[in-house]
Amino acid sequence: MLHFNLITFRLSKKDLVAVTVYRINKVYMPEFVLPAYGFDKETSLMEPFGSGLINSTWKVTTPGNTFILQRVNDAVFREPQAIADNIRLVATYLNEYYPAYPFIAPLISSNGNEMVYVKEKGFYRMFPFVKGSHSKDVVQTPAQAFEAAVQFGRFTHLLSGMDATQLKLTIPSFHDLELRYDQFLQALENGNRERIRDSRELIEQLQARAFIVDQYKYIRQNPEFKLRVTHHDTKISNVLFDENDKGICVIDLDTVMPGYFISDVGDMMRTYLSPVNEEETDYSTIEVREDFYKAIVQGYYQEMKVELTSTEKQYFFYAGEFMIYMQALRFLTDHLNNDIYYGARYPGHNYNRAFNQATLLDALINKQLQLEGFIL
Ligand code: GN1
Ligand code: MG
Repeated sequence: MLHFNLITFRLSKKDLVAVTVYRINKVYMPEFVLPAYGFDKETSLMEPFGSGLINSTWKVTTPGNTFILQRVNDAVFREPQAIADNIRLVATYLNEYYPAYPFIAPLISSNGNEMVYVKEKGFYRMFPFVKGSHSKDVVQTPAQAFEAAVQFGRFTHLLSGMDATQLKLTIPSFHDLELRYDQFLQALENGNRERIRDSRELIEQLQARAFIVDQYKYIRQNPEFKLRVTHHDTKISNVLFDENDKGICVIDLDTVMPGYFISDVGDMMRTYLSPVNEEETDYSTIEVREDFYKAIVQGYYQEMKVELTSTEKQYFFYAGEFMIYMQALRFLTDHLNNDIYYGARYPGHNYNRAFNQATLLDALINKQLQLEGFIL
C-alpha cells in the first residue's frame, strides 16, 4: 500500500485513479486462499500463470513444492460445484479401472473440500504441479499434435465404460451450435448498431455458411452419434508433456461433459492446423497444414478407432468446420454485444478474432478433398 502511495502522490486525481487501477491489476494475487490449504503466506510465492480467457491461474511455490491455483469464473461456470462433482466422478472411475492413468486431482483443503469459496472473492482450487512436466502454448511439430490427439482420444476411450450422462452440464448447451447461431441472430437484433453496420460483410459470410448448423441438427437427432465423455477444450495448453515431449495426460477438466467427438477433434483442428492462433491479425499467415491434420487423425484414431461408429467417422472432417464456425460465431456475437463474454484488449479485438476464424474456416474448406484422403 505504502508503495503505490509514494509513486502516485504527485499526480493529479485523474492520473492517480489510472495508475492505481493499473497497479492493482498488475499485482493482484489471491494470497488469502493460501491458509485454506495450510500454506504459509510469508514463505509462499505466487505468480500469474497461463493464458486462458475465462479462468485466472497462478503458480504457487512453497518451500519444496509447486502448485497451480485457479479461480473459477462463476459468471461463466454458474455452478462451480458441478465442476468439482464431475472431476470426482471421473477420478473415481479412472482410479478403479485404470489406476495407472496419471489423473491430476485437485488438492483437498484443510476443511476437506476440492474447492474453496472465499466470500466476495470467488471459488478457488489448487492442483499439484507434476514434476518434470510442461505445457505448450503453441503446437510446433506434427509429433506434438499426434501426442495431444492421443491424449484426448485416450481420455474419452478410457471413460467409454462410464455413462457420460452422469456428468453435470457445467455450462449448459456449451457446444450447441444451434443455440450459438440463435445467439448470433439475437445479437444482430439487439447488439451495438454501429458494430453491426461495420461488420456487414463478415456477418453475411457467416450467414452463408449456416448449412454447418443444419448438419449439426442432423447429428443431434442421429442415434449413431454417441454422447461420450468429452473434454470440450482440446487446445495444446491443456495437455501435459514430459521431458521427451511425450504426452502424459490432459488437464483443465472444467468443461468435461457429455458431448460428441466432433467437439474435441474439431477444437484440435481449430487450434493445431494453422501456424498462427486466433489472435493473429496478419490473416495472410493463416493456413491449414496437411501434416498436422494427418497427425490429428492418426493420434485420435490410435485410441478411438474402435469406439467411433462408421457414421461418426464420416463426420471427421466436419468436426473442424463445426468448431471453427462456432468459434467465429462466438467471437463475432461477443463483438456485437460489446465484448461482454471474452473481454477485449482494444475495440475490435473480438471482430479480429472472428475474422481470423472465418479465414481459417475458408482455408479448411478449400482443402477438403486432400484432407478427407487422410481419414483412416
Ligand atoms: C475459452 O478460457 P479458455 O481460453 O480456456 C472458451 C473456449 C474457447 C476459447 C477460445 C468456457 O477458453 O470455449 O474455445 O476461450 N471457454 C469457455 O480461446 O467459454
Ligand atoms: Mg479452458
